[in-house]
Amino acid sequence: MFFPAYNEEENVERIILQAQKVLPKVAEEWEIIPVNDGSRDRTGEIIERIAKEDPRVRPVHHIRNRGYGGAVISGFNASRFELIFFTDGDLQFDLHEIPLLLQRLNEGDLVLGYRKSRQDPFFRKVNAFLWGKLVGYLFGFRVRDVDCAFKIVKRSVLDEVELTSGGAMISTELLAKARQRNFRISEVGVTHYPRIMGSPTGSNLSVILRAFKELSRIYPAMYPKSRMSSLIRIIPKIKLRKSRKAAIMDTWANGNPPSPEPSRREAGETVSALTETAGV
Ligand SMILES: Nc1nc2c(ncn2[C@@H]2O[C@H](COP(=O)(O)OP(=O)(O)OP(=O)(O)O)[C@@H](O)[C@H]2O)c(=O)[nH]1
Ligand SMILES: [Mg+2]
Repeated sequence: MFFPAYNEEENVERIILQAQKVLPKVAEEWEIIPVNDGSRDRTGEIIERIAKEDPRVRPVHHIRNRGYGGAVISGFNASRFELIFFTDGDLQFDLHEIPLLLQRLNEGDLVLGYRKSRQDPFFRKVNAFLWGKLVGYLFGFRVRDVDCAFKIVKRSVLDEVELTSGGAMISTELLAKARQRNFRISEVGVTHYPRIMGSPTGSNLSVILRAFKELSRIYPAMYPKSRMSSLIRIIPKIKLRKSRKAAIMDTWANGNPPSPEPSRREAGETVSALTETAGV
C-alpha cells in the first residue's frame, strides 16, 4: 500500500498505525509506502521515526513538492507486490474497508472505490461531476467516481501503462490508459469522511488549471487522429484569456480601471509563481 502525504503532520502517524493494524488481516505479505511529497512540516520526520521501528514501512521522500500525480507515480514505482492499494494520507477513508476492494479482484484488473456519500462542499461535487462527465466522454470510460482515492491496481496494469501526470489528472490518466488497453474495471461503494486535520488543497484553482493543462497534453498524445485533439490543444490558451478576464473584472469591482494587458512573459511568470507557492 502507498499513500501520498503533503503537509500531513497531524494525520500521517494515525494512518500508518491504522495500516499496520489492518494489513496483516488482509494480506500475507505487505508494505506501507508513505510518499512524503516535499512537505514543509514534520511529516517527513514522523515517517522516518516510524520507519526506523518497522522495516515494513518504506518511505519515499521528495526533496521538492511534485504534486499529487507525482506522488502517486513515485508510490507505484516503489511498490514491489502484485496488488497495489493506494489511498490519501488525510484519513478521509477507512482502511478497514480494503476487503470490499479485495472481494472484487476476480472482476477487475483495477478495483475502484466510489464515495457513497461524498463529504465535500457542494461546488466540489459539481466540479467533480462535470470533470467526470468530460473525461468519461473523451476517453470512453464509465466510472462513478474517477478521483476516489481508494483503489487497487494489479501489477499487470502498471506493466503496460505509462503514467505522466504530475497533478490531479493522474487518476483520469490511469483509467484512460487502462481502458485503452482493455483492462477490466470493477467498482465498489466506500465510506468517505470529512477531512478533520490538515489543510485541504484539492479544490485550489491551481490544481484545477493544472489538470486541464495535463488533459490538453495527454488526450492528443493518446488520440492524435481524433478531431477533438485539435480542439483540446487550445485549452491552455483559453485558460490564460480567462484569467486575464477575471483580473479585469476584479479590478473593476474594486473601483479601479483595468491595467494594460500584461506581456506574454509576465503572464507566464504569474502562472508559474502561483503553481510554485500553491505547491501543486
Ligand atoms: N493537493 C495536493 N495533495 C498532495 C500533494 N502531494 C501529496 N498530496 C496528498 O494527496 C492527498 C490528496 O490531497 P487532498 O488535499 O486531501 O485533496 P482532496 O481529498 O481532493 O480534497 P481535500 O481533502 O478537501 O483537500 C493528500 O493525502 C495529500 O497529502 C500536492 O502537491 N498537492
Ligand atoms: Mg483529502
